Amino acid sequence: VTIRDIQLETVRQPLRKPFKTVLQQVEEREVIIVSVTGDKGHVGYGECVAFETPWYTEETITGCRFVLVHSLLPLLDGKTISHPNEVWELFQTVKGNRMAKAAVEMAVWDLFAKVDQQSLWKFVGGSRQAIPAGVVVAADPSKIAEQVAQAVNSGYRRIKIKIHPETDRTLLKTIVAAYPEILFFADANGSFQTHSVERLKTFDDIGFTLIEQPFGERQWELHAQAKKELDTKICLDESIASVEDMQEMIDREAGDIIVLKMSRLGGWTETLKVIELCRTHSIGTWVGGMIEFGVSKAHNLALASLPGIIYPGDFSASGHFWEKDIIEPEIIVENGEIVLSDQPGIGYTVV
Ligand code: OSB
Ligand code: MG
Repeated sequence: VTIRDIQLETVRQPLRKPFKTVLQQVEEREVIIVSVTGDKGHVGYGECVAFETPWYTEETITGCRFVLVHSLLPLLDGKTISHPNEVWELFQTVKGNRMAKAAVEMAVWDLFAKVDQQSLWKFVGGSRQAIPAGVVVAADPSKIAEQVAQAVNSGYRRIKIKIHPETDRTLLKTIVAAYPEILFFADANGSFQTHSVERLKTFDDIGFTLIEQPFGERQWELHAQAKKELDTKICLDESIASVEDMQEMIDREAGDIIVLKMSRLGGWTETLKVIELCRTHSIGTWVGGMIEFGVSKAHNLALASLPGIIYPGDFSASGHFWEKDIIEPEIIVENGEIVLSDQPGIGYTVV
């Protein structure tokens, strides 16, 4: 396929309700939609999900726009490629900037699936058409119980709650005990780094299936100690930004499970390598969210279709964050699941 045209489009929307973590409160979201046109007129879409400021990862949406325009797009425009995994190679002269790279690379995967007249999930070797949904409760303590109840009523069977060392453990215990049929995850976003494994242990008997990223990105030793001393499984999110990070976690036995974030890893090609490593070393995987719009979500749903993605991911309905999503039809949750489209590529129309 020869790349004939690449376009960037900025999308900006307020969230329906604030997303509050120990690191940041997000009230509005800006992303860049990348569209790549091939020589037969097919159009593939990717979404750049860096945040406005570097509170979660180093990249910013403004920095990504700069790198896309000045460094990445010129490397791809007009090129003829035979497989989407050549894009990572093509971008080798640009250091880092994985979220910017991922947005373009994802668009090329979508394009190739469309040229093949296949759904993206089948194109990448997916095997499940119904993906278990999952939602994140990131709210003030006074609103956690109410938002969990709403999530259960909306059919979600996996709920992730944002925690930090001061979160009321009695409250969490009551909530988790009230819904024995629900799978509860906890996400600490590194907030225990100012405390200790001892403090983390006080969250061990709440009933969480896993605790996500208790310590800092590079605090492998603390994570390894936590893995040894807690019954609750330790899951790394921010720590895993490359294949090398994945190898480091395995070598140091620093966790049981990881969150796959295709944007942070630089796209499909790197993500598939990480999955392969996880499979070899019996590390559990699931697909994380970035408060994203439908294009990124569609790619992530295709990713979650792969065999071996064993835990339910951050997959909420379009209407959870957005008044109106940028894809049609919008993503809906029915009976706790999202059913993948059989349409070519990501399977949704970008509006
Ligand atoms: O730590 O998983 C995280 C959202 C933004 C930044 C970091 C994280 C999150 C989430 C996922 O928790 C929210 C979602 O998109 O469903
Ligand atoms: Mg996380």
